[in-house]
Amino acid sequence: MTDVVIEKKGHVAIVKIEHMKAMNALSTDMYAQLEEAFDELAKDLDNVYAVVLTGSSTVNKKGKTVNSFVAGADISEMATKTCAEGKLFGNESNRVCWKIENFKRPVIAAINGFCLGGGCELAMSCDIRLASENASFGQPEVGLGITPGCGGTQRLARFVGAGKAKEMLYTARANYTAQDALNMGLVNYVYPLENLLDEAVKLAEEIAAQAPIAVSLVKEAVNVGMQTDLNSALKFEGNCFAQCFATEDQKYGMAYFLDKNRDKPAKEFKNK
Ligand code: CO8
Repeated sequence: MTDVVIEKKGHVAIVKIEHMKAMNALSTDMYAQLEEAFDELAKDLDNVYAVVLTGSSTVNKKGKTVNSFVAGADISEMATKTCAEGKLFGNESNRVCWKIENFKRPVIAAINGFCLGGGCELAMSCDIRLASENASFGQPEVGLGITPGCGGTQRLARFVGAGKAKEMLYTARANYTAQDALNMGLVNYVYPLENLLDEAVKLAEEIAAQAPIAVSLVKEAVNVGMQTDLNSALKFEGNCFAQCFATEDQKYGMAYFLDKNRDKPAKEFKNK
């Protein structure tokens, strides 16, 4: 991997997309690098309890520093694709986003700038989205003669409702602000750019301090529940709840609460 960098801070992994020649646009190779990064992290679940996904910055031709999460799929690569190649690209990108959505640990998108097209789709495959004040959002695909191909028509409508999603999708506007995204529920919080990564890591650390197996099961239960009827979802939740009682962390977490010793060491789960 040359354009996707992993950094670890305690139990938090930070995955940074660094392909600023094209504002972090996602080519086939970039999707492959992202997939490789998450595959690598999947082998280290004993240490990685939460992930932050973010973009990078660069100085543009006019000497201005520009930040980008991901400015979309790579238009220069897509421009000459046939239907069959388009289908393949869609399958590949969906596989990567699905992998992130179903990654065993929560993934927080720290959206530091352009979050357009495939970038917005990537952010929506994360569990939680935080944005910097300068971030801009949009699904500009129809302005390029295509539809979104990696969840833009599906996850967006589920997050913000069909009406708002259709407005974004039909108009191809690429300048929805961070405040717009906050108002429509697309992001949870907006921070000044210089604080964004710290805030994302802080949130990831807060999550990483909880029982990791329980957190993973919560993620699975919410994801499964969002796609099924309430009765089936509640049964699924019941099974997750039951599974926790087979873990050491449940015994430990409850014993820790019941132990009234004020001088006990700080709580630390074992992921067992
Ligand atoms: N693809 C390829 N290159 C890009 C992209 C992109 N999405 N975005 C920016 N770049 C390149 C520019 O071409 C430029 O290259 P060069 O320096 O060689 O001229 C460089 O990045 C810097 O860009 P700009 O000079 O344009 O920088 P500005 O600050 O003026 O503008 C913008 C930044 C607003 C981000 C502008 O570049 C832009 O509008 N980019 C395109 C945004 C867009 O339309 N994104 C949606 C793409 S379609 C999509 O994502 C479909 C998803 C399908 C899912 C996956 C497959 C199924």
